[in-house]
Amino acid sequence: DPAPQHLLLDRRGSAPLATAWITLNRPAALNALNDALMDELGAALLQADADEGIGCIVITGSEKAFAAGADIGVMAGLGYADAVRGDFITRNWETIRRIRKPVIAAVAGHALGGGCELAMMCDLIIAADTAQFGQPEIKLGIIPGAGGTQRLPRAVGKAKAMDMVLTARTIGAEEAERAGLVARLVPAASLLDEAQKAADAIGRQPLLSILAAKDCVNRAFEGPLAEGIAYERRQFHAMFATEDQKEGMAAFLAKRKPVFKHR
Ligand code: CO8
Repeated sequence: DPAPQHLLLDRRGSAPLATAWITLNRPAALNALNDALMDELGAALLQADADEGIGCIVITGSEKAFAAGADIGVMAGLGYADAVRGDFITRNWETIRRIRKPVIAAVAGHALGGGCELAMMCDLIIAADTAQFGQPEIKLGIIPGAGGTQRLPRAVGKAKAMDMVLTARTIGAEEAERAGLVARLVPAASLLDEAQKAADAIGRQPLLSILAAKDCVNRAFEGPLAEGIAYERRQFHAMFATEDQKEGMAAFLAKRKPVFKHR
């Protein structure tokens, strides 16, 4: 594979399962998202998901911008027929939904439009105090198109989602945390360390449990409660077929540290 043009890829962490770091790196456009970048992001995510040494993935941007949205230069010339026939964005934008390992968004600066939507497609957001979240599409004569009208109300409720989507108001990190969009709010200087700490906490766990737990929590946003509960129960039962369940519980009872094999 040729080296990516718009991403920096790295492997970090002190846990038994390492963390794949994906840094969006298109600084001249504040990490505006285009097909080339999203193709590279999709490929990097799939590679990390398949990598046996990786337990968690972090996506981050720069100090100034996680991502300032879809590339307006590209969209400006797009017509309705082009958007429909080219199925604008779905081709490569939602690869992240196929990723089974946890994906953390470490957000500093602008997370706007498609950038906010990308962060919301991650499993949890850790925000620097400099982070700004918004869906300003309305100002451009469009609407959010990568899940913003659906994931934002699930995260922050209808009132605040309507406020953001209809008035284009941007919210800061503190308001985003209060509203439930953000899992952790941290000083900008420690954003990457805090994201790594969270990733290490995941990388110390048995992978089969992590995959099942992520899958089950996502079900909570898909269907009726009864179906989600039944799904969770099956996954819960299945955990007793794993070697790591025997190891985790034996280690607890023997007052020693578990050594997980991810089997
Ligand atoms: N697209 C293309 N270029 C961008 C974008 C963008 N979204 N955002 C910033 N840039 C470029 C600027 O044009 C500028 O380039 P240049 O230096 O060549 O003029 C450079 O980045 C720096 O930007 P600014 O000079 O504007 O920096 P400021 O610090 O003054 O302002 C802001 C920062 C407030 C973030 C400002 O750049 C801004 O408002 N950007 C646009 C934000 C926006 O409207 N985002 C939503 C886009 S629409 C969208 O995301 C739709 C998603 C639908 C689904 C996905 C479809 C692909």
